[in-house]
Amino acid sequence: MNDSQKVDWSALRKDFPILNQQVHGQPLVYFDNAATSQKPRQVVQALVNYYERDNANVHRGLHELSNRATKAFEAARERAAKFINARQSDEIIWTRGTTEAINLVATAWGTKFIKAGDVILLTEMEHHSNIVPWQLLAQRTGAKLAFLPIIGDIGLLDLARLDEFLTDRVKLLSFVHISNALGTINPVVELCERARRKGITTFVDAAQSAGHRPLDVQEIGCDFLAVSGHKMCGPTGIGFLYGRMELLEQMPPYHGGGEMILTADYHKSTYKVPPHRFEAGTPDISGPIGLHAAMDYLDAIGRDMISEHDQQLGAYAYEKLMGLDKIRIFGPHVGRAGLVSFLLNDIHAHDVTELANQKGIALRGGHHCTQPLMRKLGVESTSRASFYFYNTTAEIDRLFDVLKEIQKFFGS
Ligand code: C6P
Repeated sequence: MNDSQKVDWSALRKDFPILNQQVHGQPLVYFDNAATSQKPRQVVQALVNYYERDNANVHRGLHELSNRATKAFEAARERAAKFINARQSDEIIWTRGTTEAINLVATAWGTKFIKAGDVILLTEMEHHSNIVPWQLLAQRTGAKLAFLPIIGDIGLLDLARLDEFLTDRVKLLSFVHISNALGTINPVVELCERARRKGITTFVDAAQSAGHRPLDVQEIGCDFLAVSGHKMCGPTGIGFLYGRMELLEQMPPYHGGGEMILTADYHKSTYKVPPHRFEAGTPDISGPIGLHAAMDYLDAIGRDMISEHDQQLGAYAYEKLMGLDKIRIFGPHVGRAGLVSFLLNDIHAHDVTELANQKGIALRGGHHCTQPLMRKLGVESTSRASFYFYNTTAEIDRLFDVLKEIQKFFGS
């Protein structure tokens, strides 16, 4: 028996009342977890408790409620540091999510450290969030972007070519840990290690991995890492950036405003140390508090258990759906994360998604904010089923039956 078989996964579903509903007269099958996960009662309750008892602004407080809100806000930062094994909680900066975390680094670190002729190395499987901020930086500075290739449909990075791409001009390697469009799990420790050997700064987009497997930034050896809370049972609108303190200390502010200054005058200001230097204005306060509850929730299950369960669902779905005629599944055949991205015959991904929706199954159809990758794969879009720990193999069987019906409907 695998360790994850000892977890009572079906009992956990009771923490997610939203899953227990009918959609178009059928039991809901929620397979859009890579877009956003559902939230357990414990997270919702943490938000209710905060708003019903402690709501006040943080860091300004000379009164009880503000002190409580500040304490909870900073306790969440400590929790986030522990969640990814950062050396200190000051290395955690609250952001709206992964997108804002990447923009923060591209603006604050990039503007100071990137010059004309420098190269920012990305990969061909990046989400737009890990491309467009660097394009903007390149336009501002005259730097260039380069892309480590992937190997065809199997969607693995071509690591044999990495050294060829890690030239003296490369100042940053930024890459996705788990691809939202392929389900590829990239060898994060190896990639960071090989870049670090050449003195290259590293950024890990952990949007799809943080809630799905243990993460240890010291073991990974990255300089920056970005997380979206809403994909890991937390509220929408909150996530965080991890940055190694030596780098954060050298970075200028991202946004200007209240709470990030030490002193301000009409023409000049001085700034606080990190992380507050990067958190201008009133922050999302309930977000970190909800995310704190989410991190406790995930760790009570065990992220190693979640990762094992995810990979079982991913492998089961791959094997099962490969039983359909004329299906093309993108991404690795083995060792995939808990998602499958596919095309059925010549049926448009949006039609598959819409017809699945009529049967109560929530898929995502589209380019998944990876248009360059889609182009590379020679397609416009795919349908995607993405799983979380509350999903079951019975739900995957249901997806299989519905996809078969869709093929029949289109006469193929
Ligand atoms: N991917 C998906 O359905 P935000 O929106 O900032 O929380 O996360 C952006 C992001 C960055 N990197 C990766 C690998 C992602 O998957 C995402 C979000 C969603 O796949 C929405 S497009």
